[in-house]
Amino acid sequence: MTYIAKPRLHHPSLVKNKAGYTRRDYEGAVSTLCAGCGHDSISAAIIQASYELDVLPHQIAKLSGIGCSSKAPTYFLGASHGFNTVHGRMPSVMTGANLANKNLVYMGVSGDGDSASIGLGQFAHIMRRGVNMTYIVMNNGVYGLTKGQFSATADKGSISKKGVANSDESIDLVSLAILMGATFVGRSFSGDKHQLVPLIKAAMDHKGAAFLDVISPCVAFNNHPGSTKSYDYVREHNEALNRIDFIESRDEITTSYDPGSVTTVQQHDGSLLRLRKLGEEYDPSDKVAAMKRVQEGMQEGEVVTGLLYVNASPKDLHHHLNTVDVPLNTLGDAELCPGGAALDRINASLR
Ligand SMILES: Cc1ncc(C[n+]2csc(CCOP(=O)(O)OP(=O)(O)O)c2C)c(N)n1
Ligand code: SF4
Ligand SMILES: [Mg+2]
Repeated sequence: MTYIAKPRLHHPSLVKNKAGYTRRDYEGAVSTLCAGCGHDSISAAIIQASYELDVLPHQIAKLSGIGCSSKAPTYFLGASHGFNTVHGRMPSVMTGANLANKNLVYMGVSGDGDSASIGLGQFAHIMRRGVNMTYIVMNNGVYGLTKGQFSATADKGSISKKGVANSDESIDLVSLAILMGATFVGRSFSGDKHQLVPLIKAAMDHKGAAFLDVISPCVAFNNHPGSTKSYDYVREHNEALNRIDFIESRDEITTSYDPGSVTTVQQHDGSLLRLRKLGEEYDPSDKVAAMKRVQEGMQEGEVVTGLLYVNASPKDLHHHLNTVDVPLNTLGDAELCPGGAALDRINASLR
């Protein structure tokens, strides 16, 4: 058995959100991942974010590839649409699904092997096309499911469990996503839910290609001294540039901040991203500065986290293709078939 279902019964006093659902309604099956795996913490953050956003579970579509990370969608959003694709091919399936029905909330879940090795081409193209989605990579620097080989995001010099140093340069998916045209890019850590949950909420609300690289230690194969994706290493080298508070357009603004300590980014739908600066000045709307800061962090061995880049007026794939307002899968023969007379005219024009 690859999953264990949870009992459907809820305690009657569980608090419901504005959509009428409890947090339990956003859960999935009992996880079969290793105890302590970072992926389970990210699943919990996705459940919390979806519950707090009051999204109707049946309006979410979660898609993944192959890997422990790509198994994770079984353990959250059990009442949502799910599609477990082939290794590295989630982006093309999600692009197709989004084209067919743009009214769903799309969540892509992948691993560093799934997205940075076999799926690297697909990763680049889904960012470039601006598919309206939240794309989360649960990044542990190894192929966890196939027993811990270095993945393409493993840092050069990082030491394997057997003591061998990685000799290859790493691929930084954050830099790649910004370069390829993603309009919301952040990085976080599975062990920091206070940073991660608001980032996921803001990414889900963003109307364009949103990418989150979440460092997610693999306790079975990559959590030892010398690994740069271990819990200890990430805690010691985490350089958070900002803390985000996501405020939906309908929510009352209740928190106040000292002037100068907050940057406010208003998105097109009226929602607000309030960024509490931590230390240095950092402007996440400056794409070139974001690329520079991320690269500088890599040179210093820092794990730069927070909202790294955002375009508050994103354009998505449907805008680029100028599709009709209603989802394409709702069009019937009457809208799709031009009729015999129109076909005769087209044929005549080609003679
Ligand atoms: C086409 C294909 N090639 C190779 C594999 C073997 N395989 C399964 S999972 C995986 C890597 C998973 O790594 P990652 O995406 O980082 O997920 P993790 O298990 O670390 O969460 C590989 C190479 C496969 N299933 N299909
Ligand atoms: S092998 Fe690693 S990535 Fe896979 S479930 Fe275990 S800890 Fe998580
Ligand atoms: Mg991995």
